[in-house]
Amino acid sequence: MIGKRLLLAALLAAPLIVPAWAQDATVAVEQPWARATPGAGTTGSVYLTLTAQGAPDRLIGVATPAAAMAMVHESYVDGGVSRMRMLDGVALEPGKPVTFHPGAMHIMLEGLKAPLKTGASVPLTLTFAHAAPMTVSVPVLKPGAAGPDAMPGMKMP
Ligand SMILES: [Cu+2]
Repeated sequence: MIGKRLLLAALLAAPLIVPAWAQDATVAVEQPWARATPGAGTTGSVYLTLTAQGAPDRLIGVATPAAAMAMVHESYVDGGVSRMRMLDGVALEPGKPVTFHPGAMHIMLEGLKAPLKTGASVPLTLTFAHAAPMTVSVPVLKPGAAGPDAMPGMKMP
């Protein structure tokens, strides 16, 4: 009798746990920004901070109507030469912010349909393994900008 009751409880609980977990998956997207592209350049970069909330997640795709192609790149130095490689995803641990910034991970835009102009913004859609896809507006900062917070007397977290 007790065994049957436990089994029933397990059956009732199981379908509740899985979808709830998937629905609760969210990723905070903070401080997206891009650098203005000089002249007729057709390549741009977007930076942002991603933080999974509550459960691990994974960034698995990026897209924008502003460019023919968007992908996650990682910059690294090989024998004194700066290179980039494409990443097929970025693991996101709950509560641990992952920040994309110049010289490290970035979202590469290739085949820009128009130059990125200071003060404009571009939409960027992020796809995750668990969280629902999210579209953010990415403000374009001036050429050579180091980031939205890169001011003298930078505030500490
Ligand atoms: Cu790149």
